[in-house]
Amino acid sequence: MRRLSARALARPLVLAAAATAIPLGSAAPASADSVVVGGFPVEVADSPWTVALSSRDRFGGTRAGQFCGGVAVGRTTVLTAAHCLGEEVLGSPPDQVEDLKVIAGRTDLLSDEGQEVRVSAVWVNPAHDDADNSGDFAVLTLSEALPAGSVVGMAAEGDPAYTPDTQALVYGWGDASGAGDYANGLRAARVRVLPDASCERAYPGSDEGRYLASSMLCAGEDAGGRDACQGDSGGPLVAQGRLIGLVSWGSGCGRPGSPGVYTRVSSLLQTLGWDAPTAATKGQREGV
Ligand code: 4AZ
Repeated sequence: MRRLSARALARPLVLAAAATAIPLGSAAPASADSVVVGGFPVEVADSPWTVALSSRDRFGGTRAGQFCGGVAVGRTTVLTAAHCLGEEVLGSPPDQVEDLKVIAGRTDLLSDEGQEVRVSAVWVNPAHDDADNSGDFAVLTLSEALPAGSVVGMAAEGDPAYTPDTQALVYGWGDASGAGDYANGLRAARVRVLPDASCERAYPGSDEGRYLASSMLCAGEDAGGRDACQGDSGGPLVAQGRLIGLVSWGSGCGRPGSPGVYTRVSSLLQTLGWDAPTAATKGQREGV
């Protein structure tokens, strides 16, 4: 539910959990929201490009201030969702959030492993459309480089990783049940890239958003049960070892017929002019 999603995270997590108990007024049965989103625990060492976005000032220190996911695509460059950095979530423009950080190398948010790196610049896609959810991506520049090897490659247009039925993994510290059970440990769920026609059928356009094949992809399982959820936004969807999506939106979590919707990475590469990088811009992005 987009309206309860990142917006809910702008409130203390305990309130976000209470909010999910409110009947959602959707066509799906209310019980579907309690379907477990079907993830399993993973070690961040196995997907070191998966990072957490944090602001303890805004979200409290219990889970290291985690409020969204992100993905390292360069040693000083992290992609996340534009809606994670909206004023409704952060309470102020992102460049005024003094303690905005990326946490890398930490499986368990209750531990102090890995590193916390300050965000030195934030670029939010100015074309992000809150009504249909298109263009939901942002680029964070880090003040220090992440370790070599903690970067994932991005799948360009035409990459076979986008082919419907491809198995993919989505990673995050978000809600593990659809009922406000925010995970302390990193989890992943196995989902299938769905054909655009199925995504369009699922989301022909409502006040939650509209599926646009040019800039989105959707993934899930016919039976539901495996999905991203609140708090996973901005995090990676990876297939065949390459980044294909960023967690963006969907109706509820793990509901049959309501797959998760992701920002299509091939489309953001085109918008950013990263699809045919020159040696110079490629070097900048990789922090080399
Ligand atoms: C969110 O608001 C959110 N089930 C992320 C993913 C999905 C729904 C909501 C997809 O962060």
